[in-house]
Amino acid sequence: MAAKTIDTGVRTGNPTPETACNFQARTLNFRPSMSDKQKPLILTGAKPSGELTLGNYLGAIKNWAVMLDQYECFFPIVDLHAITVRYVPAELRRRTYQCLAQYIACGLDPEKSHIFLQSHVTGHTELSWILSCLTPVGDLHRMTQFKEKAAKPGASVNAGLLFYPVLMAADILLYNADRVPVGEDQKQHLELARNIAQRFNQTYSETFNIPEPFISKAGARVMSLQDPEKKMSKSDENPGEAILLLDSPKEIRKKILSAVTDSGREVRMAEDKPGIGNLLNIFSAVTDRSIEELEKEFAESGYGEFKNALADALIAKLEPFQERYRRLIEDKTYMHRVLKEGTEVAQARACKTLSKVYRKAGFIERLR
Ligand code: ATP
Ligand code: LTN
Repeated sequence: MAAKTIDTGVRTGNPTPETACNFQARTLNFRPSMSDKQKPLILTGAKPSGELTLGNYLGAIKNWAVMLDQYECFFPIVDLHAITVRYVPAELRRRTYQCLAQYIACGLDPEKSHIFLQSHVTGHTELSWILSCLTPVGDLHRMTQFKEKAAKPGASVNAGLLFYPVLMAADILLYNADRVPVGEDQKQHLELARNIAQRFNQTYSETFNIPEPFISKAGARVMSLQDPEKKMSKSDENPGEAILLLDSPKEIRKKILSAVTDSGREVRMAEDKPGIGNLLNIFSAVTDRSIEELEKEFAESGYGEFKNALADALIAKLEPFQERYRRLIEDKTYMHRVLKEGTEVAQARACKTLSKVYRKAGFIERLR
């Protein structure tokens, strides 16, 4: 498998973490191609807080993969966001590699995008501090994700969980992203990021783009298989709630067959049929067929036949992905190279923005 540009010399061991923000050297190293300069910039990420789910794929990654030619794409794996809930360090490390291999296996081509770890680029946390000083705490308390995570039994309601959306705003503004493709659950966080950017621009002077959300209709909100009122989430406790991208065919079929459905046996989209509606949405997003077409095809079938057909479609869809994943996860050298190259580009951008922000906020320029 070829690396993105040059051999960076990373062979084994852990990727070299970026330490300080060497503005000059970094900026000189960065040479965007002409075509990249003219493209709008998108940035989006996922947390390595668990194994990626079908919700992550259909609501997010699938849509990112078709944007590579049209946009300059930054795909951080937002590992700093993953520690706002209780976690095991060794698990985080393993899941971060898994997430990277899954990004690439899902079609995020590192030759056409910048994939990196949030924790490898200095600037995310620094900018988030500055932005936090412009963010009313009341706004953070109103965030649905905070309220849901804080209400989970045994949750540690730490300051990081509350400030989570400010770090997300920093991720986006650090690169002056034009668009942010996310699932519907992130709409509120994006609205907050836009407000924070506007507040910075008004307080100091015009600095940040106001990023636009980019929410694809198909798969925008994949719901839990056991509770269709709740989104499918990778940190769900009950394994039956979510299809994981790495689930075996047997597991996939079992989860789909035991997904909660509604009374009756008609396969159609209706307000009082959230369970079947969710499965229809999944079927449609996986096969790129319309809901109407599926309703027609399964008009005479019961839930069992419909669910088995959905399981077949999912297994067929995930098989080539899993095959690519298995090859990638074995190749740490390649993964390190992808991260190193992604970090170099990201760090150069981040330093540029951060030095501008520091200047505008009244800090004395760093002495060399
Ligand atoms: P956690 O459960 O740990 O909060 P998550 O899977 O909800 O994790 P991320 O990994 O940070 O969240 O999400 C990555 C992307 O996947 C985001 O753009 C998010 O909007 C999208 N996403 C997550 N869950 C769903 C879902 N059920 N339906 C559609 N999109 C989703
Ligand atoms: N908060 C998001 C993950 C996330 C993100 C970002 C998404 C962190 N930083 C920047 C888009 C852009 C989530 O929970 N899915």
